[in-house]
Amino acid sequence: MWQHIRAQAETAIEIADVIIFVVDGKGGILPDDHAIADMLRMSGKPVVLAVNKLDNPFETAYEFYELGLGDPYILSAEHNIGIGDILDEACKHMRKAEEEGSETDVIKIAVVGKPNAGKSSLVNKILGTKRTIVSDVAGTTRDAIDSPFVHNGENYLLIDTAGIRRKRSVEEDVEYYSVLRAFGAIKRADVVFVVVDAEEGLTEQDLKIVGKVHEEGKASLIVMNKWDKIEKDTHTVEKFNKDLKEKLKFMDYFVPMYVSALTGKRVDKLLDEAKRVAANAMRRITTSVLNDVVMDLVAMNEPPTKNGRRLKLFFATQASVCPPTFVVFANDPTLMHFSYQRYLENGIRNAFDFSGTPIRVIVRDKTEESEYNG
Ligand SMILES: Nc1nc2c(ncn2[C@@H]2O[C@H](COP(=O)(O)OP(=O)(O)OP(=O)(O)O)[C@@H](O)[C@H]2O)c(=O)[nH]1
Ligand SMILES: [Mg+2]
Repeated sequence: MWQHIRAQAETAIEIADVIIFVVDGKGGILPDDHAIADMLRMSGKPVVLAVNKLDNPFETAYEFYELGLGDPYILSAEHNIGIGDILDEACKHMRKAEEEGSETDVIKIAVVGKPNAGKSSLVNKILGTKRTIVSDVAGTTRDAIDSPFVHNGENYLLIDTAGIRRKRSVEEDVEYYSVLRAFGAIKRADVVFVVVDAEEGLTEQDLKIVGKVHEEGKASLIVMNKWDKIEKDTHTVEKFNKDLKEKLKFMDYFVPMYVSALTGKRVDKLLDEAKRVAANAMRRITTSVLNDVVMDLVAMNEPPTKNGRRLKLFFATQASVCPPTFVVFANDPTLMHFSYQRYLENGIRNAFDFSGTPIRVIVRDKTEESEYNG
């Protein structure tokens, strides 16, 4: 049991930015607390030590300095004491999204998908070695496995993950933590390969995974694997594309790749495509060019009105990348209609190459403009 708990804690530590270590202030320091403190110190992650069950204002937590994790924070979860201070301390250690994207020049690729879709086979084929275990028993890969390598002078990191199952079957399962890791890998990645068993086509379950990747704002490739198993004629790709287009309406920017991890067919194209969509996700549009595009869109199709008032758009700027996020300043953001927002998004997409990456359009009150220019 201890081993099992330890494995879960290690997973949580690995995917966390900040760790809140909760100890029992009533019981004093326990031997296990020392073991956990050692593990946390080795992780190098920021730790906030929360000494719980100190319900009485005269109680102290000095004893817990002994754990070597810095200042102990007094907490009474039951009586809502000390939670604000602990959150403030935790927030101090959180990275800004921007810093995260620019920390290295490595293209990080998470390989996700249903169990047995061929993720590990694909990773092996790309790496040209047999580093991860392949088998036809669904659920072979338990951990996320990082493989760094160089391709055409570019640094890549491939993250193989465990197959993602339907939630219901997972919740009470030990595999819950490998699914957490897969989600952690998605968060860490610049590009996500969503590996789909082409023979089954894109299923409900795949759709949930793709939806997750989209929501996280990540660039992706839809990797239709096991292409060798498909009987093909001249219309096969077209038919598959059409099916994907219908199912992936919410992400019309998707990029399909038809490959075979078994024969290696078109596997070599994946990295170049990954590089291309990663660059799209990093694309910065200058303010003047963006405003030309947005003002043209406004001129072609007047913004909506509500209760006799018309939405006026004054100025647009790109606030961030990964995903490219555009802020449009308006007289009153509540006048925006989702269909018009979608129109602007499509218009921006048509003007620039953002294939493979989500983009976001946000409407703000024009009085907030200085926040984005300062
Ligand atoms: N025909 C064919 N079989 C494949 C292909 N890719 C993988 N397979 C087979 O599919 C099975 C599962 O492959 P894995 O690579 O272990 O799949 P996985 O997605 O990593 O599975 P989990 O780690 O369990 O989630 C193995 O029997 C592979 O040989 C392919 O392109 N064509
Ligand atoms: Mg695997």
